[in-house]
Amino acid sequence: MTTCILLGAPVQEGTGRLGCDMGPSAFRAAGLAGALSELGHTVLDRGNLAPAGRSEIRHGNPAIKSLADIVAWTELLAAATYEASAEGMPITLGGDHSLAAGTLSGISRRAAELGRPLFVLWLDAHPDLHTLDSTESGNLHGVPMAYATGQPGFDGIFPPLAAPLDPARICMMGIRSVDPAERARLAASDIAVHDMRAIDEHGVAALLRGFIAQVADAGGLLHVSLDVDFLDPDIAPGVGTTVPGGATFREAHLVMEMLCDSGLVTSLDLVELNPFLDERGRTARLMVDLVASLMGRRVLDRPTRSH
Ligand code: B3U
Ligand code: MN
Ligand code: MN
Repeated sequence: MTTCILLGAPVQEGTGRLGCDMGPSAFRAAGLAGALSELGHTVLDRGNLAPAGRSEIRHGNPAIKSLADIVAWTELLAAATYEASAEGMPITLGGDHSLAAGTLSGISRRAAELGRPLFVLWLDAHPDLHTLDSTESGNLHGVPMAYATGQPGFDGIFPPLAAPLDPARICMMGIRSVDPAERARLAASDIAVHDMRAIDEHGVAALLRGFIAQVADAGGLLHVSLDVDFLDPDIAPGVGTTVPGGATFREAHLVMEMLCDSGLVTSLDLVELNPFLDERGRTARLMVDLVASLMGRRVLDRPTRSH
């Protein structure tokens, strides 16, 4: 059984819309802690984090919004997830996806200290691979992957990474909204990108199986970053950027069930839930159910058979 450490990160300055700051509360109201403890896990809810003083940080790209806030959150979450990962499995409750700059920084530091390779499964409609120079919206939830993989332009602004992620250890699934600068960066990188077309053609199981085998063979740690907009907006309306054609209810649960069987997941981000845009808690409840699938809820108490 796992010790799950809940870290509330009510950051919304990385998005263009307000409401994500209510995400941690909505996860709690939807019964996240109860679902985990019912499965036999220990739950330590550390409450919500709050970054201290923030002096302005200037950058040459005038589009950028709330840079000092996001840098402060990155520092805070890097420390919090690093510490929590010594005790158990950090589950960071967002908050927008800019928080992954902090969680990936903290977890990669832990992995480097343990001498274990860190793998990342990025479940999202977007690759979030903008640099500070390339972002046009200026919303910093679009940059965490570029920061964590050591793309240029973050030095001296964001905290230095103990260990940048190896792109060959990143798998993205559900991708269906990519800006030109991100497209060029993906084309030049070793990141495995499974867009929705790949999911339609091959199914999530075949695609995920390969990645899980790669993590297992390398004896790696596996961080999962789950953006609500990975899911189709018809089943998950509580998110700021709805992109049609996302993962279905069963595709999402199957991903979680296969990850559970793998026993490899060591940390998790739950991001971009916007309770203000949700319908009576529906998206929050679905996210909690997905976490339950990841952490052991199953239909039958015996292995799934293929024949
Ligand atoms: N790539 C766009 C849109 C976006 C990224 N992440 C979300 N939306 N949720 C941008 O603004 O960088
Ligand atoms: Mn995202
Ligand atoms: Mn997204």
